[in-house]
This record gives sequence, structure tokens and C-alpha cells, in this order.
Amino acid sequence: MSIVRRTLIAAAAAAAFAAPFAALAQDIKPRLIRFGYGLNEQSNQGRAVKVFAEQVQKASAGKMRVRAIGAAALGPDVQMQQALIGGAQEMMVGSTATLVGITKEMALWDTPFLFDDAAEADAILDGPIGQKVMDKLQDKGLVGLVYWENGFRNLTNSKRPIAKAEDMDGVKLRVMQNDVYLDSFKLLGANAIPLPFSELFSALETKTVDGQENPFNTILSSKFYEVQKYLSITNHVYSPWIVLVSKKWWDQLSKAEQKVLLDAARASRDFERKDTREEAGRALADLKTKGMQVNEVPPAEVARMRQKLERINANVAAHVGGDLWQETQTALAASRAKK
Ligand code: KDG
Repeated sequence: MSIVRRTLIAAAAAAAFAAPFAALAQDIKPRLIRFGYGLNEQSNQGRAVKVFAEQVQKASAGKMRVRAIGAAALGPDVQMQQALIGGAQEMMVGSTATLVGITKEMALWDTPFLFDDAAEADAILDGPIGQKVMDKLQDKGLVGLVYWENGFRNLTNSKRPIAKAEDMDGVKLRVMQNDVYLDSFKLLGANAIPLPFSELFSALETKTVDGQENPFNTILSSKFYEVQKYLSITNHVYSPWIVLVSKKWWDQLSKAEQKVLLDAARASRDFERKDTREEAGRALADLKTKGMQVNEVPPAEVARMRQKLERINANVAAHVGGDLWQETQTALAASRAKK
């Protein structure tokens, strides 16, 4: 047998022997997923990311591993959004409000008083309208998987209780980097100042701003009670979070891998909403115990705020498109008619 033939046979035998190990080596190297978020690990957001990570690890038999990176360590929402679009980061969860610069239809969820309760929010967000808005992200390099609950937002500040809109006059109120929030609180008389969430605690502590607005859960988990005396309950808007994937990265995944992520996202959504609502029920009592002075804004004054903000609805409708706005209003009217 020629030397060439002997060499070829030896090489083929070596390759055949190595193949299973190569496959095994592939099994050993899990696909790593950097999942960034803005609140801290102990928050409702942090707990839900942990559940997502556990679901992914279990469903992929360890072949996909989520590294949860909280407290805006990968940057504020807008920075993480850009990292996902560029493919430098795989996943994040953050506010829909900070996505409006990328996908204008996300402004729909910023409409003051859009949802009367969480049931309405779940039905619209998890239904065809929520999916239609989420699908708009794909042209911009993002894939939305599910909506989580940030919750109904309430006012805190260090100057005075807010019992009516006029009490906001002159209050330097931090808002998310979003025109609907900016315009709404200017209309109510506040001095609205947009800031990333990651800068909020220090801005409150140094009195750069007097107040902010967030759900009870966030006020508690971010320890805003340490730097805010007054909590005024308005429930002025229901705020969703959205779980996002880099489309550049998503498109490289197999269908099976994409299914693992989507199934885990849905399971984490159901956990997060339950966990958030249970915590919100306790958070108000905890905030009082921590020394916050809490007042319920009288329904008549909330109605006056809502009336003042009616003109914001027209801006949102123009921004998101008349068809989407009308479809949402019709769906809400239909669900309310059944109550
Ligand atoms: O990463 C922080 C975001 O999740 C943001 O939604 C938190 O509601 C928030 C705010 O006020 O910025």
C-alpha cells in the first residue's frame, strides 16, 4: 500500500475518532446571553430576569446560558438598545417609553390613563395590538418577545404633598426620556426634566430634581423613600417593560433556540406580573413604614388632571398613526362594554 494511501486512511481514522469529541466540545461551550436591565437584582425586574435565565438553562439542557447584568451596569436603557441593534449585547429588558425614538408606535403605551386596570393592559399588550407594535421593532434591529409589568405610576417629591395639579407648579420633576411624559407633566405645571433611570437616585439625593414618578415597586426597590418625603397616588399611566433581543443575534439562532427563548420569556412574563402585583400590594404599606407621607389624590382632582391631558391623546394618535390609535380605543371600548 502506497505511503499516500496509508496517510489518507490514518487521517480519515483520526477525523472519525475526533468527531464525537468535537460535538462534545460544542456541547461544552454553551451559547452565552448577556441580559442587561436597569433596576437592582432584588427588584421585581431582577427577580424576573433570574426566572428567565433558569428557564433557558433548563430548556436548553445547559446549551444556552443567560448572564443577568442588573443595575444598568451595561448602561441605561437607550445605551443597551443601541448595543442590541449593533449586536454587541444579546438581550435586555427596559421601558417601552425609552424605545419611542427607535419605534414611534411605542408611544401608544405612554398615553396618560390609557388603561383603567392591569386586566385591560394584559389583554391589549398580549393581544394583536401589542404584537403589532412589537413587530415594528424588527425593521430597527430589535425583536420584542413579551411585555412585563412595570406598573401604574405615582408621584413622589421632597417639597409637598400633591393633592391637585396646581401643587406641581415649580416642582422639578424627573421624567423618562420621552416626549409624551415631558409634555404631560409640563401641561400639569411641573418643571419636567428628562433623565435616565440610572441617574435618578443621585439626582433626587442632590436635589437636582425634587421628584419623580414610578410604580410603588420601583420606589421601594430603588430606595427612593430615603430621598423622597411625599408619595401622591395618581396612577396616571400604566407602564410596560419589554423583553428585547438583538435581531442580528436572533437571526443566527436555530428555530429550536428561538423557541427556548420565547417560551422562557412567556413563562417569565407570567411570573413577573404575579410577583409584581403581589409586591405592589405590600409596597405601599412598606413605604409608609419607611416614613413616606402618602396621600391619595382625590378622584375629582385626578379627573381634572386627566381632562387637562386630553390634548396629549391627539399628539399620541398623530404620532402612532390614526389606525392604531382607533383600533386601540375600539378594543378598550369593547372590553369595557362587557363589564
Ligand atoms: O432600566 C430602567 C427602566 O426599566 C425604566 O423603565 C425604569 O420606569 C422606569 C423609569 O422611570 O426610568
